[in-house]
Amino acid sequence: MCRTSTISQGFVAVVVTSFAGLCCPAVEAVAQSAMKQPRKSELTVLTARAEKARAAKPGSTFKECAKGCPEMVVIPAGQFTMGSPANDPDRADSEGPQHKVAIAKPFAVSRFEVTFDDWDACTVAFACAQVPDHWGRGKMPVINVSWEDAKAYVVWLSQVTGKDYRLPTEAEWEYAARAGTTTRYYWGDDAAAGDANCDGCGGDWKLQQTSPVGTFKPNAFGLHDMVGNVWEWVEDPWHETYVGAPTDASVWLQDSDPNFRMVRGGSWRNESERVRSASRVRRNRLVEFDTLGFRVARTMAP
Ligand SMILES: [Ca+2]
Repeated sequence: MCRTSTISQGFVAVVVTSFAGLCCPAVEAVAQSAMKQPRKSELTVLTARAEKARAAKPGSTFKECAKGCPEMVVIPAGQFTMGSPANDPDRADSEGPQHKVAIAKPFAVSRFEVTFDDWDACTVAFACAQVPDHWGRGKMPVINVSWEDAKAYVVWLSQVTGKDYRLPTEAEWEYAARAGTTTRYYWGDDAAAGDANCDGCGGDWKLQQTSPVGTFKPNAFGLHDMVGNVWEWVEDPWHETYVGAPTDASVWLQDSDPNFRMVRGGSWRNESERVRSASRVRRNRLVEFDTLGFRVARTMAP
């Protein structure tokens, strides 16, 4: 079944029909020819020298185009223990065995979940499908996006900037979420002591919907909403446990069903055990929910 989106830009109206982000070839050709990319004057792509300087300074930020490019934060190289310990009362078998993972060099992660502003810039360029909101657009996190949709966005972002934008690997995501912590949440072991958009995470949850990105406090890496607000797609396919998992934070492709991908971090709808840093859930790569969004990562040269 094809998914249809009507995109209007000035007096031009184009119907893009796609199969969950995989465009039908004939229509894709029309859409590609009509792509509206940012003007050169709107691009602020890092030079090689600037990129090297940013990579050497964890916590530094950059944004490589005015519309549609998320603000990125440089995450330091390092190592961490992935998964949850046996004494975590909410632990699932899929969160073990705990294992050391080393990140050899700095990389970048978007400060916020991808917003509707970001997404709609991709839609205007005919590279992403239109997706419905429930609670407004702008700085609200994009929702109702499948894993294939998320992949279409990072492909577009890479084409616009000429840089390697992608989804984070599952290990990169957990490293970024923990930000040096070993507790259940980046603020400690008690969910209620936190400040995030989930049921039981403290904060102003009474809205019971998504919140504008950055409403709640960041973790120690300066990343907002790593837990709660919307679940975040990562690159890796689902694995039942971490037996045989890579230890270098690379994508784990072996012995998996590529139709099922991982989402991390929990959402506004979830109770606190689901938003622990170690919590992981499998989802079919084609599903779209109002609890599902994503953030992007970027490889830093050299
Ligand atoms: Ca989130």
